[in-house]
Parts: sequence; structure tokens; C-alpha cells
Amino acid sequence: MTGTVRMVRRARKGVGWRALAMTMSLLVMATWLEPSQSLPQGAPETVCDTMLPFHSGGSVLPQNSVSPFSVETSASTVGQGQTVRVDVTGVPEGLTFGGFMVQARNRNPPHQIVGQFSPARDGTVKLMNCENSVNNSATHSNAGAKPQVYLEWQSPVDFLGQVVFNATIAQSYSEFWVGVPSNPVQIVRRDLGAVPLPTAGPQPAFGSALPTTRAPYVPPNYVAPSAVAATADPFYNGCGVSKNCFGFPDGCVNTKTCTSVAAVTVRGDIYEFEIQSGRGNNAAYVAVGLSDDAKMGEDLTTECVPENGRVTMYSSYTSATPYAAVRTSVPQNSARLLNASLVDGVIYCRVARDPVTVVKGRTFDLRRQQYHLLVASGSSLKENSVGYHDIGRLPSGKAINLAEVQDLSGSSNLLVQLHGAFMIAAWIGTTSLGIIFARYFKQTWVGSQSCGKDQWFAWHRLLMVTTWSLTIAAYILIWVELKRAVWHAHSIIGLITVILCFLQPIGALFRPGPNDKKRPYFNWGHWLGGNLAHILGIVTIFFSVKLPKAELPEWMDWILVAFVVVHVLVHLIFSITGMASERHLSQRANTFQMGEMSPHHQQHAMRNGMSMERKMDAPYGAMRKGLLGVYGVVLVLFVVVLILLVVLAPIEQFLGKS
Ligand code: HEM
Ligand SMILES: *[C@@H]1O[C@H](CO)[C@@H](O)[C@H](O)[C@H]1NC(C)=O
Ligand SMILES: *[C@@H]1O[C@H](CO)[C@@H](O)[C@H](O)[C@H]1NC(C)=O
Ligand SMILES: CC(=O)N[C@H]1CO[C@H](CO)[C@@H](O)[C@@H]1O
Repeated sequence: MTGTVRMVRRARKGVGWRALAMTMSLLVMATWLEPSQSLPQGAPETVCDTMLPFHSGGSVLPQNSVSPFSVETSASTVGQGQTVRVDVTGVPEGLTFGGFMVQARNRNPPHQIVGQFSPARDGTVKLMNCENSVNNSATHSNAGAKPQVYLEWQSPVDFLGQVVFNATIAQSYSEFWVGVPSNPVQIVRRDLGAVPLPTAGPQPAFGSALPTTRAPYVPPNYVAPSAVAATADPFYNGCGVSKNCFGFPDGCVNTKTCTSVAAVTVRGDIYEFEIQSGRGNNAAYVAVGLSDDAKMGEDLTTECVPENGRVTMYSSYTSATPYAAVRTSVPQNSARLLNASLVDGVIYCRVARDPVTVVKGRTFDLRRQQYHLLVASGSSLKENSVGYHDIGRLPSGKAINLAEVQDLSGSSNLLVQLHGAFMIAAWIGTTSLGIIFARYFKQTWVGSQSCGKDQWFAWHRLLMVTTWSLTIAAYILIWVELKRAVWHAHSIIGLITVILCFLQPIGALFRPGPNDKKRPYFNWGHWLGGNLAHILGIVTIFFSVKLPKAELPEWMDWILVAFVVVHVLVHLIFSITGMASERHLSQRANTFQMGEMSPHHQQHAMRNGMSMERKMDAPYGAMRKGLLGVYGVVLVLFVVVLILLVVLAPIEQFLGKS
């Protein structure tokens, strides 16, 4: 063999080296392809490892171009110990090759060779023993030109995960490609997903090199290997080409990194749904829904749930209030589970659904109607149902005819997020501060005015006008989003808050003068309305955490509790300093007994908080201002964190849960 290489190398320098090399190529290939001839113990470790045909020291290098040959498998999922057909073919149909070597390797480190090729009945395929295992690599026994080779490979019984068939294919002596990969094949537990060899199309005797005229076998979802990253998840094969794919977070189909993803393939009247949960998010179920409004409720869903070591499929009909997915209302035979697997916590299933299903008198006709796709998954189950979709949920932005393959993006939650953000800014932020100004700062900054009004009043009015505007805007936004009234705790208490808030400034506009007899009624009513609205507003925000649409984390409750604690503490401190300052004031009044005012007059002035207090700040003004400053900063922090939770919802997608 060394001699041959030296001859070739020498010939290379000559003018007619190519012709000579061609003549030699058969001989050289035979050396490589017949390891038993040159090396009685089988191919050396180096060939098993490098898959390079020649010990040429680099004189003939593999081609850098995309291989014109591809390695295709009859299935992308196979049970342990079961058989898959592996085909090596030219991509322009009929392109022939002389030599090849194929082995299946674990797609993940340590990338060991796995499985076993079955011996060919007609002897056209030679099997090799690499890494001390029997028949785990295949090469061919004659170097004659062939358009394709069919191999049969048995998956190992002690392996779960993805394997890739890796091939070296030589078109001629000087032109060969190394590391030509197949699409990954998932090996799953046998009881969960076993894919038989395809029955469609001619079933050639395996292991045989066929005559040039035979059409190559092309799997239904064939994607040229060069178009698929070697590390790609096979779920995404054919997305946007032969199937509609949709998942969350939005845009994840393009990056092949979905937390949950669904795909629909339509072949005539066959509606096939695939769903898959993400790696590492411990889903208890993954579901795909058909919805005509992109909102939760009245959707036909298909759920895949691992139960007792196997994946089971259910159909449900959802309702939004109360949030539920009910199995009893859907005929469970309207869909059939074709395949399923659970590997490393990743749920996968493939389901065929009837084109027409009637649920509670409502017809889901997949041929005639358009639907939003809805993907959801959660980490818990309920009795005879699935738990809340805490891992995530996303409806597609538009309704589609399922048979029409297109790019789908998620529906925007912008209006809900603006509603939540505005309400938080208003009821956690401006209202809290505005109330503090009105209650504790009437005797601070006395004499200094802003726009002809006392400081406290100017601030109170500015903050409350902001609350009012944000609240009305947020209410309009949620109406635009929902286009109808909904009745649950959040919406009912929220509506009362909105009405109270709406009325407050109208009442204030018509308030009686400061010395009017009816003034105390206004003061009392305005105080009650304002504080009631504030309390109800915060309660409403507590209820928003439970809304499916808001997609908020449950621990947001703790941030709200922290806010309430801080707010109550601040009230307490202001009240205590207020009482202290009052005592101080009455002492001062006593020392001025001999002053220009009669004691009676002084007491009267104090009780009314009028003339005297208007002239100068009450004591501890600096402390009040300091506390106000600190509270202002703390409020801004609360508002920013809560708004981020609302705007980035579901926040889990940013916290590494996906
Ligand atoms: C004081 C604060 C809040 C008030 C007064 C309020 C008020 C309301 C009202 C009145 C509705 C019902 C609208 C209708 O019937 O058409 C509603 C719905 C809604 N609100 Fe709020 N809201 C507040 C805070 C929030 C927050 C912080 C969020 C968080 C994102 C939020 C999310 C929602 C959602 C998702 C809905 C629709 C519920 C559904 O789909 O059934 N709200 N809100
Ligand atoms: C390995 O392949 C050879 C033929 O190449 C066959 O005779 C032998 O039985 C196979 N061994 C196993 C364990 O399948
Ligand atoms: C295929 O084998 C070659 C040579 O051993 C190696 O460099 C390459 O990484 C392998 N590719 C895959 C997908 O396993
Ligand atoms: C476990 C399971 O449902 N396996 C199925 C996989 O799909 C083929 C058809 O494509 C069925 O025949 C298997 O029963």
C-alpha cells in the first residue's frame, strides 16, 4: 500500500498523473475497502477513528465542498434494539460512487460508535469491528460504481439519545468526502416509540448495491443534509417547508431552541400534529391547541402526558373562566397517538387528528376553517386534566389554514402588558405617593407655593392626575384587547377601582370652598374614595398574578406583600412623627401664652390647623422630607421591578428555566 501511494505521489508530478491516478484508484480503494486483505485483524483503529481512506500522510485530502452524496435514514425515531434502514445516495439522482464507510455515533460526547449493522445477504457490504465491538461500521466489498447502498442497522438496547450516521464517501480515488452526516436519529425506550421500516415505495433487499437506473429512496420530509446543522434537533426538520411549526418563546423555531413546540403536517385528509417539550424544563405535559381567537377558552387541545412510564395522549376542550381543560367533552377517539417518547425529560409525541371533530355542538373543521395554533406546557397535572401552563403558553399571531405551510409568529401581548404596567405605575407608584403628600405634608413647605397652590397640593394634584390618566388609559387598553366584559375577581374589583378613580377628580372639581359648611363632607368623601380605591387597586393587582393571560410568576405576590409592609410602615412612621410634632407644637403654644394671642385663640387655631400652622412648618420637617425621599426611591424600585415582571412575562424565559 505504501508503494502504491508513493507511485501515485510520483505520478502526480507528471503531466498525465490524473489518468494514472484513475487507473490506480480501484487498486487503492480495494486496499482500503478490504481491510481483511491488508490487515487480517480488520481495519486499524486509525481508520475507525479518522475514517480517512488512505494512510497517505495528507497527499490526497478530502473535499471541502458540500458532499454530493447524502446519508438518509428511514426513521428519525427508533426503539431500542430495533432496525433502521440507512441509505447512501447521490444527491443529483444517479450520481455514482465507489467506496464508502459508515458508522453511527452518539451525537453527544463521548461520541462513541453505537449499534450494529446486519450482515448483507449478498455479501456486497463488509462489516468492521471498531472500538472492540462487532460489526459496528460498514464499508463496501467492491469498488464498482454504484448509485446507492442500502444498509440495515440495529440500534443498541443499552442506549438512549441521539445518534448520527457518519459516512466517508469516495466518488473516485482523488475525490472523497469525510464526515457526511445523516439527520440525527433518536433512540427511545422500546415501549414508547418504535418506528417500523417504511412500507411505502420499493423495499430493496438491504445491503445491496442497486443498478444505476433505480430511483433513490427519499424520505417524505427530506431536507438536504447541507441545509441542516449537524447538531439540529430533528423535530425542526421540515419546519416551514413541509410542516407548520410554532413554539415559544416567540421566534424559537428559527433558532431551534423552543421551550415547547408544535408542528402540523397535512397530507390530504391526514392531519398530523407533533408536540415536544423543551430540554430541562421538567414538563408534566405539553399541549397544542386549535383556537379561533388566540385567547384561552373554547379551544380544542391535544395533550401529551407521561404517565406510568409511557406517554399518553388526551383531547380536551378549554374554558377561560374558570381556567380549565376538560377531557370529557371531547370524543377521545377523535385523535390517535402515532408515536411518543420521553427521553431526558423531553416529551415528544405524534398524533393524527380527525379533520372534523364536534365538541359541545361546535364543529372543528380543520379543512374548512382557520385556526390559531396554541402551544402550552406546564409542570403539574390535575386529576383527569392538566395543571396550569406555568412553563408557558403562546398563541400564534394569526389564524391559518393548517395545510398552508408558512412562518408563524406569536400573538402580541402588548396591550395586556401596557394595561398592567400603567396600573402598577398608577396604584403602586403615583397613588401611594400622592396620598402621603395629602396626609402628612400639609404643614411642610408652608408659604412656598407652586403654580399659586401650596406645595403639598400641587404635588398631590399632579400625582393623582397621573393616576387618573394612567388608569383610564389602562382600562381602555384592556377593553381594546378583550372587546368584551369578563367577570372574575380581578375584573370586578378592578372595575370598582376604575369607577372610584374616575369619580375622584370630578368630585374634587366641584368641592365646596374651604369655609363652606359642606366642606367636611367633601373632605370625608374624598378621603374615603381615595383610600378605598387605593386598597382595592392593590387587591386587584394581587388578583392579576393569577390571570392566565398575565403570565406572571406566583412569587410576584411576595413583592406585593413587601410593598404593602413598606407602605404601612411609612404610614406608621409619619403618624408617629406627626403626633410628636403636635405635642411639640402644643408645648410651644404654652410658652407663648403671654404672646399676642389669647390662649383660647391659640387652641382654636391649633385645632383647626389654620392660621398659625400656615405661617410656619410643623416641627420635624427635615425628617419628614428625608423619609419622603427614601420612600420615593423605594417606590420607584418597586414599580420598576413589578413593571419588568409584567412586560417581560413570562419572566421564567429569562431566568434560565427554558
Ligand atoms: C389597580 C390595578 C388594576 C386595575 C384597576 C385593573 C382593572 C381591570 C379591569 C376592570 C379589567 C376587566 C376589563 C373588562 O372587563 O373588559 C381587567 C382585566 C385584566 N387585567 Fe387588570 N387591572 C389592574 C392591574 C392589572 C395588572 C397589574 C395586570 C398584569 C398584567 C392586569 C392584567 C389584566 C388582564 C390580563 C386582564 C384580562 C383578564 C382576562 O383575560 O379575563 N391588570 N383589569
Ligand atoms: C458480523 O458480521 C459477520 C459478517 O460480516 C457475520 O458473519 C457475523 O455473524 C456478524 N456478527 C454478529 C455478532 O452479528
Ligand atoms: C464523522 O467522522 C469524522 C472522522 O472521524 C469526524 O471528524 C466527524 O466529527 C464525525 N462527524 C459526526 C457528525 O460525528
Ligand atoms: C408506540 C407507538 O405508538 N408506535 C407507533 C409509531 O408509529 C408507527 C406508525 O408510523 C406505529 O405503527 C407504531 O405503533
